[in-house]
Amino acid sequence: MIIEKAEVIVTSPDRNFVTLKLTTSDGVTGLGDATLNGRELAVVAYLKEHVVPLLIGRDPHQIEDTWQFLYRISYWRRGPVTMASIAAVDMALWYIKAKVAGLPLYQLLGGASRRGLLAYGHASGKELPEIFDSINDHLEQGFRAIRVQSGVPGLKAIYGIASQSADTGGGDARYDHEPARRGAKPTEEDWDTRAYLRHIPGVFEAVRNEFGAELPLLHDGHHRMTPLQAAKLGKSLEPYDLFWLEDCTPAENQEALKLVRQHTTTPLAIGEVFNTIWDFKDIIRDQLIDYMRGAVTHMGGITPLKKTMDYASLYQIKSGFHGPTDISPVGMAAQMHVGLAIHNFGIQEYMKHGAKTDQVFEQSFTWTDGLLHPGDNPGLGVELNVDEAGKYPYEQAYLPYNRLADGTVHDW
Ligand code: EZ4
Ligand code: CO
Repeated sequence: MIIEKAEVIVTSPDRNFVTLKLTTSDGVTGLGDATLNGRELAVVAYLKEHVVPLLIGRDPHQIEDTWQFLYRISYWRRGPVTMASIAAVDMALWYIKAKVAGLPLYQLLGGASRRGLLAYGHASGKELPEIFDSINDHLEQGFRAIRVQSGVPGLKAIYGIASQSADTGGGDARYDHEPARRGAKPTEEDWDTRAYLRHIPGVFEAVRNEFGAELPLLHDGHHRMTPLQAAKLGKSLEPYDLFWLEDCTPAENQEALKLVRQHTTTPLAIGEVFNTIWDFKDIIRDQLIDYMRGAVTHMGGITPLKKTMDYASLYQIKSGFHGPTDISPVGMAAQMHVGLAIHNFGIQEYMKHGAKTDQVFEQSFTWTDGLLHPGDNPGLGVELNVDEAGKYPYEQAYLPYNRLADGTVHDW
């Protein structure tokens, strides 16, 4: 059996997705997610021009060898475009292997370690009544863990706050924040870290008072604080017992987390923008995080995700894989299989995809009692409806950015 055909499919049902479809000489197909939010067509070109010609004729069963070949042959290692491309190939090959074996992928990764995956949803609002409303909506949808993002007095538009007018597609725009806006120009948001630090502890105090001690609560700092500011926030949130504080400082400087760690016992989650297992090496070894936020799509696929989690298990570090709507249903399925199999699963981020996306990608996963399960179809449990996909051509969309009051560009 050889890889006979490799197609790169771009579709934009509710948002843009890039999917690699491999077909073997025996007619077995496998899908891989290569979606890189806001830079989708760079990955399309990388795959079409540089990867597809290398795949034709290869043995689809040689997953590790293909991964190493694509990683090392590029010479210019790492980077999100390269790693999203390799990820798509890796996912599609695991998909094919599992289909040929007649098993859902998690069985090849060691079998299920739990009944399902605890998943958290995104609640948000400008002010407390809206936040409470959004949390209640998520509880009604079955979520048993909730990320809370709040508006800040004086700021007009900031990361994580859903709005009714958002043209985004990922579920109910009133409750689900999806930042990539369609349009030729990125939208501008505003930011003031001191105002944020003054406001957020009171929000979590109010949420705890309203919803009780039991509900796991999460918060995303989205790379905006200095180490000292992050330490201060972590400390001031300790009474409210967060499940995690995510991306408290910019991800490039991992050393910064040492200072944060010295000052707070609030658990830290990092890694959604990391590309490789190497990016996680030091923060795992130095025990600077509690949850690993890598996405299967952005760090090279199932093969390195599983290796990274096995390494993290030596340090009691758990998974918290990135799961916004820019991870396609194929990527979500892949990381659900990994999460079900590994011992050190922590939580899965889960933003529901829009209705059109669910028609393009037919999925076998289930969502019961706050737990996700990838289903038991052989492979990943996702099929791409090519006719549906063809209805939605690519639309340019950018992530936003933000500026401080004096006009300085700040981390988004
Ligand atoms: O900003 O997926 O935790 N989730 C996040 C996301 C990211 C987007 C970027 O593509 O931080 O909302
Ligand atoms: Co995040």
